[in-house]
Amino acid sequence: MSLTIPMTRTLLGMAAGLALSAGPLTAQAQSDEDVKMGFIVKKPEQAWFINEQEAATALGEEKGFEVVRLSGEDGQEVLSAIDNLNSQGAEGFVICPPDVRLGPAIMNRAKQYGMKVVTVDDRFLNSDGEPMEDVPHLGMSGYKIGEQVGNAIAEEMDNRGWDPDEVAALRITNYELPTAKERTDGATAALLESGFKKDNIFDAPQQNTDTSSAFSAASPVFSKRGDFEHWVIYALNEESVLGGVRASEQYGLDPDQVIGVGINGSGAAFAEFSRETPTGFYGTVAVSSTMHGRQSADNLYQWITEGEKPKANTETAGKLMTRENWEDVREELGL
Ligand code: FCA
Repeated sequence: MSLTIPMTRTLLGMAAGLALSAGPLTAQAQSDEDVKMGFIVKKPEQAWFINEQEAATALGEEKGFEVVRLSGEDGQEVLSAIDNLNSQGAEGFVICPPDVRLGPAIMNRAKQYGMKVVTVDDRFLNSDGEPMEDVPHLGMSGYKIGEQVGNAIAEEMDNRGWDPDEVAALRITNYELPTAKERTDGATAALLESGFKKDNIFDAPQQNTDTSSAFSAASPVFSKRGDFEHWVIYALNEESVLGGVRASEQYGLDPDQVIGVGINGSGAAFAEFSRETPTGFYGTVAVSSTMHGRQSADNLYQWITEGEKPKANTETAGKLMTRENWEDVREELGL
């Protein structure tokens, strides 16, 4: 598939060229190679997003299109990135937006330039707070992956012989971002299902989706709840769970008193699993950022070159990665 598509276009171009003259043939062949797209991410320094952009670039090299990697950490930066792409002749972009409510503004700018847009990871919301169905999206199946987190925690609590009545949960939340809410809701549901006590779940609302915002949100919760000896920690991603784990260490909890389970399976988790001694970061549900980067770029490429609009929503699945199996899972997911 990956090789046949550019070929098909070239053949179509040749057919068109033969029917007319030699001129259009050259022009067509050139424009095939000139497809350029942007890949804009909200957190360019995070391993998840670095990997997505690299995977998209690698696919471009295989298929013969160019990916311009850009950072969009706020609305202004995203709009400038779109202007920049337009001046470079890009025909569209993949984006993980810094704020999902920027969807309408981003689409306005893209439409001015006739650019095609697909979202990855975080889906645009319209002014009513509903997903923008007309913008094709690829992202995690948030609730199901959240359930995997909750089940992994429950199983490890069981392995350690913890009494569920005496365990507290640090739930690091970000309710501004729908995929984040789905993930923590899924984890909560699975935990409750396993017999976890609802009253023992304490919220730490974070301002962002990174380690430092999670650390700041988590610290006061540990201080207020010094009565618990055993803690579980979950959030929308592993970067945030790591913030919670670092806060637990600062508060004075030992690794065997903490079970943190994240989501992503990126460099942040690999670094943690590579430490000589285990920490409270027990595991993470790994999803292939390589696949997210490749697939979203490929969807956009097909749309630009073949006029095939990608489907409205593609949901991806995950696999639990721990200190024991992380290298195997990493390989399996092509990370
Ligand atoms: C969100 C999170 C990222 C990653 C991605 C799939 O954008 O912030 O860490 O989990 O979804």
